[in-house]
Amino acid sequence: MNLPCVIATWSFGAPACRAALEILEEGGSSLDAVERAANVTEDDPDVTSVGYGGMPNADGIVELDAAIMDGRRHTAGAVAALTGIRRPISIARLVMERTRHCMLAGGNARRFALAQGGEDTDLHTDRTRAAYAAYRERTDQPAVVHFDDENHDTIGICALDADGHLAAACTTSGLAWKLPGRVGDSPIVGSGLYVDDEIGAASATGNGDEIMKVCLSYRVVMGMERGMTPTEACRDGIAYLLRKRPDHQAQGAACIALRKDGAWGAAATQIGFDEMSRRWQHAYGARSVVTLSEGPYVARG
Ligand code: SD4
Repeated sequence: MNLPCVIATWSFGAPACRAALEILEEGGSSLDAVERAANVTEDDPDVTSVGYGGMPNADGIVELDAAIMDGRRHTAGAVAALTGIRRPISIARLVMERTRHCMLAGGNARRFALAQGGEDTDLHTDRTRAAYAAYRERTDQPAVVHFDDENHDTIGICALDADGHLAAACTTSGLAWKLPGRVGDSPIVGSGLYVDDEIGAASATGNGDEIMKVCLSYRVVMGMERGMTPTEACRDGIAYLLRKRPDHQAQGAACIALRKDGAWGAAATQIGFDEMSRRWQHAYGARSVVTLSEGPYVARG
């Protein structure tokens, strides 16, 4: 068995996996590992779709979505449309651990974050300010959501610790120039992430407005329950999305999965994610080594 181990979405998942492995290899929990991994990406201003330095909505405000799920207790916490807080995954964990609820949204998620000691932060960088100014120049329709290279890429992380427990985290600034108040798949249990400690964990990235219509992460975990390998389950989930939403595949979706025994896999839509400039990559870490893999791609449902 390959444990402990960790898998994350995208090439920027590699440093996140390294941070998770440090915790896991010292006997830490998968829950601590996925939170720490998410924080690495949330703090990185060069990742323009997660946390600090994430692209803003149509009004120029950065609204963050995040969720964390702990397989050991089958519990979860989430925040949606959270503003001005740098590490939304840690607020999601506080929702899980300090409230009876699963998700807090908008201004009251922010109020909760500040009351719990979260720091009020300007999430903009020079890069996102310039990108937003350019966006406003080319459109007088703030309500239109464009889907281009700048607005992909959530970090989803699934980890398995030395005790055999699973956890997952998913954190994003969502789609750039989205309608204010729009919440994607990432903070929704079953869509952006799902964990069943008896089976496995999964997380998704891509067009959340489509992903949430098929509960992608839940389907992937249930695929593993039915005996599919993690790769087969991911391919099945993506194929299901393409079958149900055939006209929307150009907008792209991908998922990762980690089974209870440490087997792992991934899959992505072909259109939207396999252009040379945007190959679907994910990172996997075990035994102090993190590797990047590409694909596989699913062409149709
Ligand atoms: C969302 N799923 O808010 C996120 C964005 C993303 O690759 O992952 N794009 O829809």
